[in-house]
Amino acid sequence: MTVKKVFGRPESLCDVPTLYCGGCGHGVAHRLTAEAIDHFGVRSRAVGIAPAGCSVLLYKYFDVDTIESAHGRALAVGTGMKRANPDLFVFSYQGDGDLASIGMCETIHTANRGESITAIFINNAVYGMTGGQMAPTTLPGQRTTTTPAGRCVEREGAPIKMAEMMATFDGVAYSERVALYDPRQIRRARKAVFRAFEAQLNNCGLGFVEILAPCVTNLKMTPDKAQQWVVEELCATFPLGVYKDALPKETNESKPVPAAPERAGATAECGSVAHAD
Ligand SMILES: Cc1ncc(C[n+]2csc(CCOP(=O)(O)OP(=O)(O)O)c2C)c(N)n1
Ligand code: SF4
Ligand SMILES: [Mg+2]
Repeated sequence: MTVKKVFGRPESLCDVPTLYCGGCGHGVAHRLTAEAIDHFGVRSRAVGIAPAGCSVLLYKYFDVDTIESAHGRALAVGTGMKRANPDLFVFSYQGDGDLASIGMCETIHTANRGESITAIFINNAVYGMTGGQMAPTTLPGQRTTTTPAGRCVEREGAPIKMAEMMATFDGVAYSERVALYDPRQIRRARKAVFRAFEAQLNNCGLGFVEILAPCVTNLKMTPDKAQQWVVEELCATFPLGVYKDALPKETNESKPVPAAPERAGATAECGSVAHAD
């Protein structure tokens, strides 16, 4: 009998245990990113930009070149990497404390410049690594170690909606918010990550994917309760969906685009998106 392998570890993911808590979304988000790297055949020229946060050890998990950035600066580092080496495939991976708080300046200016980078953003509504402090994405009324009585909108402001905000920049080619709470949502998240890869491969500008995932440990919930919290609370404040897709229509997952160097002139197809070159 011939046994056909239908499921396995992506080549771009190392065969090592991660340090993530059971039920954390980082592992699934890593896998989806690695699947996209494999699918588009960019592993040999991929560079991952790691944040400060629970995913700081990204270099241990991805079998691609990686560079560590100072807290919040992943997209600034990615900009330098891509501009100096336009043939590289550059992806950043950041949490909400990193991308939307200390790194907000770098984030919005990278979006505004239309850098052709792929940005993976994990919104778990807290600073996970440092003990569950309030993030810009913490929900109104949510108790954290720095908002023990619950986030007060009058005092701390409202949650920042990154996917919506990123969609307003001419330099952003793709912006979508997805979640990981069931297999259907994971498949949608996979498609979104692939689309954000295509934005870079078509040299269209920034591809941005916001992934809602629970920080089970700081929520002090079991993984199943935490997923329920994502459905009932997190998705209510952060609606899922595509907020911008300015890629050429004929580009899709089933039709992989060739690597950027082979696509001279591809930028002319990219709708209203501004280009750094
Ligand atoms: C300049 C600087 N300030 C503060 C810190 C401490 N610090 C490390 S990770 C982090 C927040 C991480 O939260 P987030 O980006 O949401 O990632 P998560 O752990 O939730 O995935 C902070 C404040 C640091 N490393 N560097
Ligand atoms: S502390 Fe939270 S974000 Fe960090 S690994 Fe654990 S569940 Fe994930
Ligand atoms: Mg976080």
